[in-house]
Amino acid sequence: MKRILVTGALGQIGSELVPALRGVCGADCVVASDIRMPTGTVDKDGPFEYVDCTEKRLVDEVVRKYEVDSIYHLASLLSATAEEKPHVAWDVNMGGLYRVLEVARENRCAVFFPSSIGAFGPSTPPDRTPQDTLQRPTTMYGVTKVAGELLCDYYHQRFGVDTRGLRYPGLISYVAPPGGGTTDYAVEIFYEAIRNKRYSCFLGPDTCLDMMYMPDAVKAAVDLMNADPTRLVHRNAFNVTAVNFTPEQLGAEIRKHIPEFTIEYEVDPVRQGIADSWPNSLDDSAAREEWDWKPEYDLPSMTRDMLENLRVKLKAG
Ligand code: NAD
Ligand code: AKB
Repeated sequence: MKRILVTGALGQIGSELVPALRGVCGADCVVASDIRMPTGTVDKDGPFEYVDCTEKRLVDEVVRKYEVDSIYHLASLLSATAEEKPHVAWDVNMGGLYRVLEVARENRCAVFFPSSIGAFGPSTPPDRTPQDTLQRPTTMYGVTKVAGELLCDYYHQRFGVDTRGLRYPGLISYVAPPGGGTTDYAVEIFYEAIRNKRYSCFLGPDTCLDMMYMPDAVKAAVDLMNADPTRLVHRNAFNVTAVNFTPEQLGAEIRKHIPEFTIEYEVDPVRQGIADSWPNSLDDSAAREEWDWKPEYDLPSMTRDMLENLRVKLKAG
């Protein structure tokens, strides 16, 4: 039976990955951890531990206590916050990953590490960005993501640690708010559409980025960790994508459900600069070939589901 530790479990991904893993493996087999204390039910539905991933002793104690064999390492600062606090981002993103990999090496754990479209930079081919290509990011977030991808490769080649990872695009979800990224607009827009029927977007109308709905993101992580290792040519940093749109196109899709919805633009130069340094779209054929990756949600089905679920959530709140 698998025994799993999730770091950064109270964030946007962890809030949905932990229940999904508990559904598959059993609640007691999935330890959620974070440096924040839970306000929801994550600590009632299964084990929860305070773990600062930059403190190796804390990661190690929990891994030993619960006999963990797989770590989903989600703790990180996202792109916009990392640009505000580059030194903290280096400590958390690199220091945390290094310590998690060390604990994994010593305790023979597998590791899931989520990279990002942020691992690419302005000199990367921007359209249908290939799996293996030039990576010269210009953000601290991107620097930590490329270095993280390489460090995971190194721990696999040098020490035999079963590291696996994805390059996620912007993720859209309604359970937990996004944690300080450049693609956060694509979540905020839904909240504002329901609450106020208008949204002021911090990215320009034609900023084209890849995105994915959270059920697909969770499925991708679980499927990759369960994939047949003999088929994996690229273990870490698989390009994955699902939908591709600009703020104007997302606004138009929302307007099909809320005809009065309007979008205006108040561009934030920092986040616009980050977005402009990222690819317009990714080629995810390696993930499709090596572990049968296929997203379920497109723009219309994601928008419908987001609005339905968010309406229920906001009414309940
Ligand atoms: P998030 O910001 O929502 O959550 C991160 C969590 O990490 C938070 O709950 C925070 O309290 C915790 N944390 C921060 N510092 C910590 C520390 N020192 N020790 C332990 N926990 C700490 O992030 P997310 O959106 O859930 O992203 C998870 C991972 O996926 C990150 O590596 C991120 O770069 C990557 N990713 C996310 C997206 C996205 O759109 N959400 C896209 C690409 C990649
Ligand atoms: C961010 O915008 O920082 C994240 C990401 C795409 O990595 N959502």
